[in-house]
Amino acid sequence: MMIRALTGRLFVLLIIVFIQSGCSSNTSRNPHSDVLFDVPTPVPGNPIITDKFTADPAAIVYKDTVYLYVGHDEAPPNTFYDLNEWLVYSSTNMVDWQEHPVPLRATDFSWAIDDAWASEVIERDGKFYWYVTVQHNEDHHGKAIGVAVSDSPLGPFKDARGSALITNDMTEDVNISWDDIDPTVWIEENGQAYLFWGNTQLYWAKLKDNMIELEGEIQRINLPKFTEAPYIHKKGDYYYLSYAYDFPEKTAYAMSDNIEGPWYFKGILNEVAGHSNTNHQSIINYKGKDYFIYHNGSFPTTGDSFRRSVCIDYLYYNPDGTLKRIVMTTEGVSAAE
Ligand code: FUB
Repeated sequence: MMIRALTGRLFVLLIIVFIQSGCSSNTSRNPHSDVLFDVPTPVPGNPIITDKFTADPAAIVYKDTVYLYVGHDEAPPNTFYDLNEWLVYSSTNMVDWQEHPVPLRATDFSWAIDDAWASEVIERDGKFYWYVTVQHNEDHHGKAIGVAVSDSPLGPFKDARGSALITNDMTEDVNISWDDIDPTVWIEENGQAYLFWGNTQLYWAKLKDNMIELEGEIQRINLPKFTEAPYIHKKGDYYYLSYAYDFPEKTAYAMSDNIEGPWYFKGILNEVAGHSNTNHQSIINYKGKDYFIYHNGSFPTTGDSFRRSVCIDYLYYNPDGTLKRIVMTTEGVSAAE
């Protein structure tokens, strides 16, 4: 009798220990309720940088390493954009990011006064060309696009021209002083380079082989609810032109079989990114996977539209070449091998 009672108590004790320990190492208990979960609590991989606010990601793959260029959001809470410098990070697995010394500041352009806004880097013949948005000094009202150059993806970068490549007075389609922002650059297999940029109106032009002068006229593309942040990438035979759509911004995209168009609108690619009215994307393929790099304002408690954080999620294609809608996650991506 005695042994049976002891065995019964031991059994009850084991059940209690089993439940309190969460049934298995894969199960966790919500401290606010008695609900048990049979998967681990998600480990945040997004945002990827947590000691600074970072925005407007521009990524390139060079010699098996990913270089990520971002604007440094330095605005106090509840104010407006305050970006004075760009930062550069590198990774060989998309998860561990190493920060390098500050490679470029808005004031490294002697004719610029402020506003290290969105940018894009491209490599050509061993040189790295960095197209940036800045605020021009009083010589040209409004935003302008400059280009810096370096022998290394990590810099140091120097103004390649000594003057702006694009100034606000070169385009007069819309009556705002910030329609010449957000440059993105593309080089065709035949060596012809193209610059795309704009806010409200999307512009493009050819670049000369020296990468620092326009070649020919500035052209226009009209896409539904184009706001800003054009980005070109290619997969197989298709070119993709993704862009910030409407405001607050979603990301939409168009496709073409020719870099000079016509472009066919394909719909929304990403929804409004948490707590941020902008949604600036970069798309790369690395070690066999496709990545959608963007920013949101979700950094715990203090993030917002002017204190943004770069995130990474996977991008997937449909069999017909169209893009599946991005699923923005807390977990982010796994280490690439
Ligand atoms: O970071 C300043 C501006 O916000 C960028 O130029 C736009 O793309 C938007 O992200």
